[in-house]
Amino acid sequence: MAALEYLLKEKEESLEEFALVRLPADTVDCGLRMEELGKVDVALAQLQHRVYCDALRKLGFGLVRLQKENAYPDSVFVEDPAVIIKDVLVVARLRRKERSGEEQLLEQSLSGSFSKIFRIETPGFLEGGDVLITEDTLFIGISGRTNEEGAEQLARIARDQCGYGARMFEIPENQLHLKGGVTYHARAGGLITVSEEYEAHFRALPHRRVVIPAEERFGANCISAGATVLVHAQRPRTKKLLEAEGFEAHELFLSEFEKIDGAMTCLSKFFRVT
Ligand code: CIR
Repeated sequence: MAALEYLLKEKEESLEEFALVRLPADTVDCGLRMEELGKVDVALAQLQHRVYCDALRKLGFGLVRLQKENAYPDSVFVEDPAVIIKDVLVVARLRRKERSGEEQLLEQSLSGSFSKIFRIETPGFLEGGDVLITEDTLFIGISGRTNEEGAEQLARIARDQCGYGARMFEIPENQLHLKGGVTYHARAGGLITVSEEYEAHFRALPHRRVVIPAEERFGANCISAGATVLVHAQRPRTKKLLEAEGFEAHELFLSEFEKIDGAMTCLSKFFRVT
């Protein structure tokens, strides 16, 4: 809350789109992980996060930085505890007890900016990383973290409040969240970057698609603004595909977050101020 008020007072009103981030905890090396990919270097994670924030600013996002929360090693992944659909804030319900409580922290920071606030209720579980939002539809991954009850609750809120449709499908067990493999680029004409594994679910859409090879984990999870795209480093095929699409691709090193299953968009909650 404090951070958001501060930013708005800083006379950044000319900016329309904001990225809310939370500084990585000193305990980020204790983050949850599906497989052992090496020890997280906390200082390097904090440096990579600073570079990420600078890159977002250069893309034109107003940045809202929240303080670190050492009691929550995964709290840097602000994509998960909430979903924002236009002017509606939906407070998620995180499945893992290690993350339970992050929802309230994020709600405290955001609630002053939203007049419409809803919460996912028991027995529903829903994590923001499983929700892809296009101009009029939610795609919700049913995963180890998001169940059908949570997805149905969100779909109802999106329909009643915003007139959005919803599609749900199960994602493979070895994937944490849907958005690790797909991004909707509102600021690039509605382009969808999607990993081969998820492509079939998006094939019928009229949107332009860039299909990313499955072996380039997190390649499809990228952030664009106009002709510039930020892409996970060391994904050469992804970079080439995006350049062929006309983008200027900038690589970001996010190795320390990747070790604990975090992709680029997981580190931000994007919202508009109108
Ligand atoms: C977790 O397991 O919850 C974190 N280590 C990673 C969360 C990544 N978030 C996301 O994909 N949206």
